[in-house]
Amino acid sequence: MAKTKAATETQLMNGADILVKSLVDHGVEVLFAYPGGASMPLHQALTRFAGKIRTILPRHEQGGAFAAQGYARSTGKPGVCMATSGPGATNLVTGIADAKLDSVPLVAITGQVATAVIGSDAFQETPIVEVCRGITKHHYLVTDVNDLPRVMREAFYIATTGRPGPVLVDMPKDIQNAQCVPDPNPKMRLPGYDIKLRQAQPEQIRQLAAAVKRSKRPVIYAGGGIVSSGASGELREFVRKTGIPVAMTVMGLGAFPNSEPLSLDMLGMHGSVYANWAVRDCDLLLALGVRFDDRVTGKVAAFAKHAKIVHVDIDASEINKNKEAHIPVVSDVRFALAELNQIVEPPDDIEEWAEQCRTWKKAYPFHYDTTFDGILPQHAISELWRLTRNRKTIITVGVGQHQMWTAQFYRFKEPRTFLSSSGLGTMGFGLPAAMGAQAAHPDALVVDIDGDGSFMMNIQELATCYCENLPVKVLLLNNQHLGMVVQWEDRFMKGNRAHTYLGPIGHAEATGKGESMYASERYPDFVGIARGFGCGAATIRGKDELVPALEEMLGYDGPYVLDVQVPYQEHVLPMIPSGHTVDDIILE
Ligand SMILES: Cc1ncc(C[n+]2csc(CCOP(=O)(O)OP(=O)(O)O)c2C)c(N)n1
Ligand SMILES: [Mg+2]
Repeated sequence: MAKTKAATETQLMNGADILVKSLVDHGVEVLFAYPGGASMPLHQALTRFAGKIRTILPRHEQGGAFAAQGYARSTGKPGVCMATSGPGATNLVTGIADAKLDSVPLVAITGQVATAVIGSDAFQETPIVEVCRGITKHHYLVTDVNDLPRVMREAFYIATTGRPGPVLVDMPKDIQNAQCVPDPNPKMRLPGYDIKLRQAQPEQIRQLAAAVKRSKRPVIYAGGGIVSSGASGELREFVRKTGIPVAMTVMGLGAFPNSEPLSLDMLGMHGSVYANWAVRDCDLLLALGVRFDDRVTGKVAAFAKHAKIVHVDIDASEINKNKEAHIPVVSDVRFALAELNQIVEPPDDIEEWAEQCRTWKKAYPFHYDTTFDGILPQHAISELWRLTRNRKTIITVGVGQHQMWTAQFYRFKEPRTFLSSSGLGTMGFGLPAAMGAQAAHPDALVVDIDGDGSFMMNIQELATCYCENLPVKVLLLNNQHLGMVVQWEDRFMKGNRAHTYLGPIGHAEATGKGESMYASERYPDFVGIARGFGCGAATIRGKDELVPALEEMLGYDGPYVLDVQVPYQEHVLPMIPSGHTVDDIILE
């Protein structure tokens, strides 16, 4: 009897230890956590498990959430971030919303005030579950420590299965301190969440094969679902077997190599002419792991309007949401492609169509003025690609022109090598995402190709990069403006500058009266800032400086910021104006 009691006592654990141990048990190697009063027990527990799990201290919780995403997006494993209650928790909100829109597996853990005072506007109380209800795949407020092993198991299961997404676990401080003997094998209670059903039926696969065989002008529209289901290999095999050209979304880049003759590269608002024309003229659109986002479709009624539409997606709520599918298939896309590859035959006569796509591709490549005697952003990206193409490289981006030029001019070979906040389009994503990717892949080269506006939004993470030995490189395409907004001002608002210049308001550029290709005075001093954080840094403007400066950056032992001064008049083209059709495409 006494022995049993002693044994029970040694098995007693507090909630904080149970939670951290469950992270370890779920294979979490690294998390990004910023402490505070309501999460201190969790941090104390993290020190007790320090040999098994690395805790990285970001310098802002949003940076932590994006770093967890960088980890998740580059590995396919769930990313984990943690924050204290109140302001710590609300600082995670953008990162959680971002993970929801891009279907990124994320487990976000927040400290919460003690259960006894929840709802009393206690110090640093926010009802974070309520705040995040619409932007999580699922969420928990833990009110009994005995529930915790089950909650953590469900959280990881939900975040990573079916259509991945963010799960929030809100942990009141008294639950972190409460003790119990944790159930080592808790049963999940998830009625209604049955992902086993999400597999294409044999008759659907036969229907798809028949549609492929009968088609004359088929196109694949490949999205993030290909990447998250790990179907890149199956997609490549499908293309080998059928000869069907592939257009990719921003989330789909890397799923199929840009270097392949059948790659039509990116489609959509800033996609290639050839991808958008192929979709315009196709008679069969194979929409695989996509959601017909408005940045892809433009005016949705006119999108692929001559085509029979096949839509394969694991999430039934995506089917017929924006665009009606003639052949709807609720399925894991990898499963569907693997099955299809068993029986599919190429279309009877695809050669004429393939030739048409090749002709377009030759006639309308992504291009820029190679004779410009300064550094254009597209040129900087192309040179970076040339110098890194044979290295294991992961690219992250902010949001804006630099993001779209990276999608156009960096040539991706493998999935999970281009990390972009795509659905939410969150400026400030690039640096912390790079940090998370670097923590996951210590041997890889990780480069954040960033804009000056975006970089500023999480610039504090340079401190994390330095202090945590994460040798991230930043290629800063510094046009001194919120370039993408400037582009819209130029195209649609007669160039009227409305708070899109990033220097002092006294500068001529602030009101659009600048007379040079470059802002007349540089602000801020990014080299000084980077050095202040302990990073290497340089700034360049001359074209002949570019390659040596890139080489210096790539060879640097530690985090590095290369501030590249670029002109601000450049526009991302082609462009299909929002809500318009491919016939309105702007080429010059
Ligand atoms: C958090 C956030 N705020 C505002 C926007 C709207 N926005 C989209 S692109 C852009 C400009 C980005 O500027 P920069 O990072 O310098 O990139 P550039 O377009 O100059 O390459 C803005 C303000 C956004 N996407 N995200
Ligand atoms: Mg800019």
